[in-house]
Amino acid sequence: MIWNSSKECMSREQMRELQGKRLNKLVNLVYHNVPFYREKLQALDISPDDIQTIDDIVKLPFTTKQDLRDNYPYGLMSAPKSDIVRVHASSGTTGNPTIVGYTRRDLSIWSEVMSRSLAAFGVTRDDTFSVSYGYGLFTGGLGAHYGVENLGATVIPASTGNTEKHIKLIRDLDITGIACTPSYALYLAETLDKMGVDKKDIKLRVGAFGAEPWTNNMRKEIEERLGLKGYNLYGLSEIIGPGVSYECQEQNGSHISEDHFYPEIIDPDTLEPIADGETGELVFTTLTKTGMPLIRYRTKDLCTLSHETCSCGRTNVKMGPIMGRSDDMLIVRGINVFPSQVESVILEIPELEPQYMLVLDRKNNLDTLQIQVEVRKDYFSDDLGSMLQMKKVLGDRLKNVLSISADIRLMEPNSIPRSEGKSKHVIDNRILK
Ligand code: DLL
Repeated sequence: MIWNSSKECMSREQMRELQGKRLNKLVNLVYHNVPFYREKLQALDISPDDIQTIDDIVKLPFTTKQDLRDNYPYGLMSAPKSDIVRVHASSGTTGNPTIVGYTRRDLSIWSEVMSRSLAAFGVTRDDTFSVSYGYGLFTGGLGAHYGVENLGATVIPASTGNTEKHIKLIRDLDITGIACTPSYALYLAETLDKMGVDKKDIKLRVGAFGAEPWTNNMRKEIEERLGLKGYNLYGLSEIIGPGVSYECQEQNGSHISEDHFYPEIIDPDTLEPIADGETGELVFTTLTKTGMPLIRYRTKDLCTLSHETCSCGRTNVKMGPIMGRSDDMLIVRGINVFPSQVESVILEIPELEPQYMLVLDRKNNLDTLQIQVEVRKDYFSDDLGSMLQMKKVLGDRLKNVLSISADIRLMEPNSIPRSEGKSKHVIDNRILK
């Protein structure tokens, strides 16, 4: 079903006209309300009147995650604090987290785009839908939750963890849809097997999977083991959360709600625009948000765009799957992790050498993270008590910064291979088949 055909099926000319109008309004909004943007535009000698059509967007400056951190916590908000009704934060930063503020209007845009996504997956008011993304500062849980409610299906806010109880609910409550990371879906399948529950005993029929990269092979395996059809759901906190783009029944790309989020693909080195079909970095401008709108936000996600017509009837541009990142961000169990976060913690502990390695693997379909760190020569000893104490201090601090637990290995001095040139801090053995 198409949730909002007037926007999802708009002609290209109408869409471009709408985007141009909205862009002009946005630039006016930030020029008058966000000193950061006003200074940037003034430095480029641009006034809001210079931005009339969507093609003018290339005149505008880019925004990066660093800009969000530098303006922590409320510096990029364009609405008075009293109009900000919700705050989320993105994981994966050292020091200040990346804060995103929403006005009531932003929350209704979010519910709208999530409803478009779910409707495209075939979800209806008759479905009972489990939201198994984390609830909290992460946007996955609450974002999907309000989308399901707005669509009119029954939402079960299962969140993550407690998988056996979750499976009991899936069976007893006749849950028909689930939103979770693709790796959690595989873990669920595994737990189902362990509990001896047959997929014929459950009624799951649709999955909204995202928050991390996945492949068509993973899709096949999840579909086969859970007896459902799996759809891609993409998004990022800075832009709104889940619902920025979504697959339709054609499943050959994800439609972007481009009346709200204007996409561009650029070359991450030259920052020049890249043609349809060629891989580059995805950039978004939030055309309608009023809490914390962003202009030309560099997502660091690498993918393609396609304006070819889709037989589902939607005309909104499609993005291909995320092929990688133009930075070193890793996604572990749905949580964004930068090696620099680990480094910053290690540097705070005098007994440790800043020599470390993150080893990623996938066991029983769940990501595992092992962090190997060298102990300084003067501190490395056979005294189990002091080594365990060091491990505990490191483990606690890492858990605090990364929001996930890792298997910590304290290593002998000089045991981690040194690399000539650029040092290597990640071994990723997870193979996305
Ligand atoms: O992951 C929002 C989300 C929640 C999306 C639930 C979909 C479902 P962040 O924590 O800010 O937000 O992480 C955003 O995750 O830049 C991508 O690198 C990655 N990502 C998100 N969805 C997908 C996807 C949420 N479908 C970052 N495929 C993004 C591949 C994805 N990568």
